[in-house]
Amino acid sequence: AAPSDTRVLCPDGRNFASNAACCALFPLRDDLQKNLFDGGRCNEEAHESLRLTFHDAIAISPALEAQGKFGGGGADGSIAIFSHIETNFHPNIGLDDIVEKQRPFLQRHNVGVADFIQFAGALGASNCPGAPQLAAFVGRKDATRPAPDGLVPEPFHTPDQIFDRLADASNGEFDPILTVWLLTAHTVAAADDVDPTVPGSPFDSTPGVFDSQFFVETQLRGTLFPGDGPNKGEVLSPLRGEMRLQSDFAIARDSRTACEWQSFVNNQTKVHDMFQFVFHDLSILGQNIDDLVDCTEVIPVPKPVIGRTHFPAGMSARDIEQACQETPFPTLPTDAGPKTAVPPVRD
Ligand code: HEB
Ligand code: CA
Repeated sequence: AAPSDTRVLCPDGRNFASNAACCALFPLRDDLQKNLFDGGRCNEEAHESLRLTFHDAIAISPALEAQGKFGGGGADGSIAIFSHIETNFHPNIGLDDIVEKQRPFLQRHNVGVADFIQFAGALGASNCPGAPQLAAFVGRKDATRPAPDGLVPEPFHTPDQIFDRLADASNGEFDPILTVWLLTAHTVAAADDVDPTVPGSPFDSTPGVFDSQFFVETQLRGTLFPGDGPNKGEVLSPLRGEMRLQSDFAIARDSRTACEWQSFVNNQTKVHDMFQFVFHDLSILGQNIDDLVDCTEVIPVPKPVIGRTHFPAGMSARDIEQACQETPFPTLPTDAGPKTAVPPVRD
């Protein structure tokens, strides 16, 4: 059937939606693309918006509830509604910035806070070539109280601490393997606050592309700190300008996850599909999917990945710290030119 048979014309007279509840997202999308994401770029605000989805959603704990305590509401918008409380939690350092940049958009559009946070993150990611089209739902219940402190993982936590926390938040769904899938997000990421002397230090050499370079570069032998490191949660990185988190280092080398980590190298289909799958479930933690309307159609389909998976210039298989015992590291070409230095993400 033609789309007009099943879709409704939105009040704006321009957009068609599968459900009228999605109509408010079209003007929000256009406003965010133009005025937060600099005309649809995979910019710093896009990265920060994606990070915010995790920090809102992961703050839910059935284990705390079982002790008779409030465990947080998951993807309930609490990080923005109670930002004066939650952005002061140590792992949320830096997020006050994106919460305040998003707030005017929240105020001029008719969308719930929880829905807004997940939508902005999915939209921001769609500006990064290679990213999947991430899920966008509306209808979440907004928080009435802040999440408790202590539920967001820190880069200095051990793999055991991180695996336990993610499993608790998801009733066991986010096991060590799915934790690796979630960490794909660090392919479009940089750190401002781990080492404040070098803000915007990316986790891979392509922070504007949702590719598998992150999985290659985290496996290279660390030799330097991009700034005045070591800082808490930071370990040696292989490239000038690049930051390596202790947690990414450890999970890349943990016997439970090393082979899964390596399996993403040069496998863009996996990068794309696995993150699409886990983001869907992350974005509705604490909510009942039967109460939600799927508006994923409002998120643009991202452009294909740019470039091929490679060793950074000046490096080769000899620089790999092999952690997966079962499968050799994939053969990759080395980028031409002088030894790669990674520029900071500045806008
Ligand atoms: Fe992430 C960033 C940690 C997970 C997304 N991280 C980041 C940082 C850190 C982290 C530390 C930096 C910050 C600053 O600024 O300084 N993570 C982490 C941990 C974990 C994680 C520990 C667990 C394991 N993430 C994650 C997930 C996601 C993410 C799951 C998804 C969603 N991140 C992210 C992003 C970023 C980050 C996107 C970037 C941001 C910017 O660039 O700004
Ligand atoms: Ca990348």
